[in-house]
Amino acid sequence: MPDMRPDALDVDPETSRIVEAEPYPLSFDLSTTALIIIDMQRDFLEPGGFGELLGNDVSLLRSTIQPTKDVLEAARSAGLTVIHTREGHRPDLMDAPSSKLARGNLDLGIGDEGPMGRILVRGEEGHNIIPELAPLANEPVVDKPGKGAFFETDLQLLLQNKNIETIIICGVTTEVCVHTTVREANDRGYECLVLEDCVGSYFPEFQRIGIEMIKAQGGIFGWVVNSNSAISALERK
Ligand code: C5J
Repeated sequence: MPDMRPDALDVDPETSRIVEAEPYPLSFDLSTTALIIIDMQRDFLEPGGFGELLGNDVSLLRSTIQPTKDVLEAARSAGLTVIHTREGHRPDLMDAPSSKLARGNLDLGIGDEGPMGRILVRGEEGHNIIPELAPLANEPVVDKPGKGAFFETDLQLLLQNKNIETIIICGVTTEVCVHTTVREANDRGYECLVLEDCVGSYFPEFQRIGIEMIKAQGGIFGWVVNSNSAISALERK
């Protein structure tokens, strides 16, 4: 006798998945799930880039590259919508608030000539996504002027047109652009699954607390799991 409960009628056994995430298992469907990879840009992750210039240890971010690569391959094989984002500005900097340009009182800041071209300016080498995670031609790259990927971008339109309900999140940095995007997505009704070894921070304590904050209070912003469990769920191993 088939299961005739209303929820069961919507479930396609071929594409439905459950991942043993925290704070409790998350059900999702491959056809309504997107992988979003946040700001895996050369200037944040590569030795000699803007991040390192600011005194940060980029190895803390680089540990996310291999697990994110593995998840990206699994997502592509599973037919997920894959979207990449980059933080950066127009060459004339007119989309950068003066407060952002002034913040930090830096010798070298946004728009200045840095080790990989003008810092956080579109079209410059440092603004590019690292080669390990290069987008495919059919994967949108959303250029964002702010920390959140929904702010002044067409991300929501892309997600709506693909009927996306669940977002799997990788990227950097955990407490800044990842958190801001997860919070924006949460307020817009998306279920967010953050992959703890695929998001990184220059500050280990921010990484730990940033992850805790997402899954606290019954998943106030979403769910957390590691890349191996996410890949197993995508491949249904
Ligand atoms: C920062 C980001 N940390 N992508 N950007 O400035 O998190």
